[in-house]
Amino acid sequence: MAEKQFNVAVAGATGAVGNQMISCLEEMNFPVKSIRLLASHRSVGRTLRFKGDLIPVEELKEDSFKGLDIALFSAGGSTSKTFAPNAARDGCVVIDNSSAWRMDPHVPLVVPEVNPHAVAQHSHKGIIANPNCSTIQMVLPLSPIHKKYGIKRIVVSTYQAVSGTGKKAIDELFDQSRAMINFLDCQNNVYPHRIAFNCLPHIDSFLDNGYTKEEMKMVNETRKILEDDTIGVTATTVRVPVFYSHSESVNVETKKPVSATEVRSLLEKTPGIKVVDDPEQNLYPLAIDAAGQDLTLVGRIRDDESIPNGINMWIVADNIRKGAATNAVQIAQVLVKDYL
Ligand code: NAP
Ligand code: 3JN
Repeated sequence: MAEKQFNVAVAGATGAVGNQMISCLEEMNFPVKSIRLLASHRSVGRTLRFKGDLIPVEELKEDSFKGLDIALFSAGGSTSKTFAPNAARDGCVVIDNSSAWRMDPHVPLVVPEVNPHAVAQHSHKGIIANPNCSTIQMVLPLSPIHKKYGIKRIVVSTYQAVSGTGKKAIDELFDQSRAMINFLDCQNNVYPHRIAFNCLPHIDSFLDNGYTKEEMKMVNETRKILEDDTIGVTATTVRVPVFYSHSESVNVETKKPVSATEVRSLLEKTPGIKVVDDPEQNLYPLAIDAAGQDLTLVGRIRDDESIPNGINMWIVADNIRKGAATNAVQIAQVLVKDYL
């Protein structure tokens, strides 16, 4: 029997994540019958390539989703809040990359290797949420550890690439770096401070509790995906002058006794993960190695000698691919295989 094919839209198609979504649909051989590329009115007149064809970019409107099966959204939270319910009402399942719907109890928040079963809940609202990039790459290795040893507490610090802020931030790091090495003045428009040759402990806006929204996304989303509100999570999120791939230093405290050797062998068997952990040979996960591919790299796995059941590790993944576009297309794959 011929494989079923689907009418698909990408909303935010001209952005850093949207562009990667189009490539992922192609690379991952998603069964696309037709594709609509949507963005703001500013992009009307542009074309983007899909499987060799030039597709016109259309303005995202209320009626853009009639006759469509699946829409991948990456056009910002307010756009998702406005348009995702319209799409769902027209029978098009939305896979949304923004934070707009992630914590809605009726919306599944999915990392396909971790909680594919949650997709079943999509029929409630017709919306499935893709987690924040920093959460995705962290829960991937932590999920098997939680299942086997029970996680009590997670302490994470992130080192996030500028591509997480979109195309304008990639340009800003490039322009500032070029200005700096030529001893020229440089301007900052995207971040409140210079990002070139600097680190900013500030991602998304600050909340009343002193944490940033990005930090609290990691806390709340991790608990939702691992389906355990008792896990203690505390995060410090930092923007670093790297173009692609987020890195994370993660400390985990478990309920049952655990060792670095056990964690290493558990993660070696975990789909979606590549253990890169041979410090003698200077082998550990690097942003430049994670960029451009879909595996989450884990290394520097060590016993935390300061507590009885603690592990330290270093986790790196391409934030635009596994952290956003690849994860969204993987969700779509689960959806069409089991639910559409
Ligand atoms: P970006 O490069 O700035 O692209 C933004 C995209 O949204 C562009 O296609 C833009 O279209 C479109 N857009 C903006 N306002 C719109 C409107 N009113 N109507 C229709 N389209 C509109 O940003 P990005 O890095 O791709 O990120 C886009 C969104 O994805 C973010 O806001 C965030 O919600 C989500 N995201 C999620 C993760 C994650 O952790 N999973 C990571 C990064 C981003 P024009 O080109 O026409 O302006
Ligand atoms: O900054 C990063 O590295 C990830 C950025 C994610 C992001 C950027 C703008 C808006 C998000 C997100 O996915 O949480 C949002 C949002 O709140 O939708």
